Parts: sequence; C-alpha cells; structure tokens
Amino acid sequence: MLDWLPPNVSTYGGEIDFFFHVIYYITAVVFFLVAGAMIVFLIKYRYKEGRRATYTHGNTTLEIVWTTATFVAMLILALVSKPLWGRIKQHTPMTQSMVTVQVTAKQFNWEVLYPGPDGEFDTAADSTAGTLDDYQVDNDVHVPVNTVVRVILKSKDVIHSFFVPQARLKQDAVPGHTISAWFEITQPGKYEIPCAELCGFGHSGMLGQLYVHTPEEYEAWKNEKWPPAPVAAADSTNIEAPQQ
Ligand SMILES: [Cu+2]
Repeated sequence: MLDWLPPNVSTYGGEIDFFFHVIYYITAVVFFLVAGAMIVFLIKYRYKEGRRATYTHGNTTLEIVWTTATFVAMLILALVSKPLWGRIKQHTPMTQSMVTVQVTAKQFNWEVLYPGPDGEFDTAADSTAGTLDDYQVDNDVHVPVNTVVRVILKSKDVIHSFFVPQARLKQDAVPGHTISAWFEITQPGKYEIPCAELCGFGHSGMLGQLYVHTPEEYEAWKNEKWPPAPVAAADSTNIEAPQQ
C-alpha cells in the first residue's frame, strides 16, 4: 500500500487511515472510469469528414444506475464510518489520568493555557493567595504519552484549524464557540501543530509544537514550569501544615 501519510502515533489514527484509504481508492477508481470514458469518447466521436451530429436525449437507465450507485456508496460510507466519527468527535473518553489544555487560536499563534497544579482553569490553587495558578505560553503544548489529552479549543479572531497530522486530528477553532477535541498519542516525540485554515496574512507561519513526554519527563516539565504547589496541595506526609 502506498504510504504517503505521516507516521500515525494516535490511538484512533489506524481507523482514520483505513477510511482515508477506502475513500481514496473508491475516488481513484471513479476518476479513472470517468477520465477513461472521456478519452474514449473524444477519440471515437472526433471530427470526421461528412459525419453529422445526431440528437440524443440520453439514457434513462444509465442515469438511474449511476445515481443510485453513487447514493448507495455514500450511504454505506456514512453508516460504516459513523461509529468512529461518534467516538472521536462527539465524545471525549473520561479517564482518571486525562490531561486538559485550553488552546486559543489567534492571528497567528496558538495560545496554550494549562490549568496549573490544582487542575482547574481560572482558579487559584490557594484561595487565599488570590493569584491564578494557570500557566500560559504561546505555541508549546506539553502532554504525557499514552494519556487522553482533551483540547478545549477557542478562537479570538477568525476561524483557525488545530491540526496534528501524526495524531490524525484536525479541528476548527471558531470565534464565539468552545469546541472540545481529544487525542491520545502512543509515542513520545515532538510533533507539529500547523494551522490548517487560511486565517490571514501570517497563516503560513502559524505553527505550534506538540511535545509528547514520557511520564517522568512530563512530571519534570510540570515541576519546572507550573507555579509551585502551595502547602495545601503538597504531599502532607512530608510537610506539616503551619500552626497558628
Ligand atoms: Cu490560523
């Protein structure tokens, strides 16, 4: 099989690739049938001295056949791919270890927001401290391997498209909407997040990086970047709560 797609490192990527190839080869067969018929007709009915054009109303049977065949092919594809579409696009698997990042697209960056040590967006880890513990950075998404990653997608200006080719994930970010997408990557590495929607002058330079870490690397990254956890959230076996 021709393999022109980037290597798949996503849990659901294999099934996406399967449907990609099925649809691709159906399209290829139809293309060669149509283009072939056109070439045959061009040659067979080309200009000949003394030959007159004849009027024909077409062939009703033939028209019914190709319309029905197309309809049936589309219907089968829709029905067969529906469960996969539903599993990827219409619900997010809720697992214990799930990681959530919020990605806000803007001309021409991905603004990435992490919930910080308390795991909640727009909240402070320590309610008395008053400052938010969310961590924000442009274009760098850091996630652990073999973990469901939920991406909460927003846009500040125009329509962008969050695309991770190796994860087989592409999802529009639409102003005024909050869209939930997810992926789970099975191989640590660095992957690209291009914007796949022509979004303005700097569109071609809108590129994020997805760092997929081993659990140890991910913990190390978190400890370095996220604000230090306050006493309340720290491991209570080592640290005693301050006495008043
Ligand atoms: Cu964009």
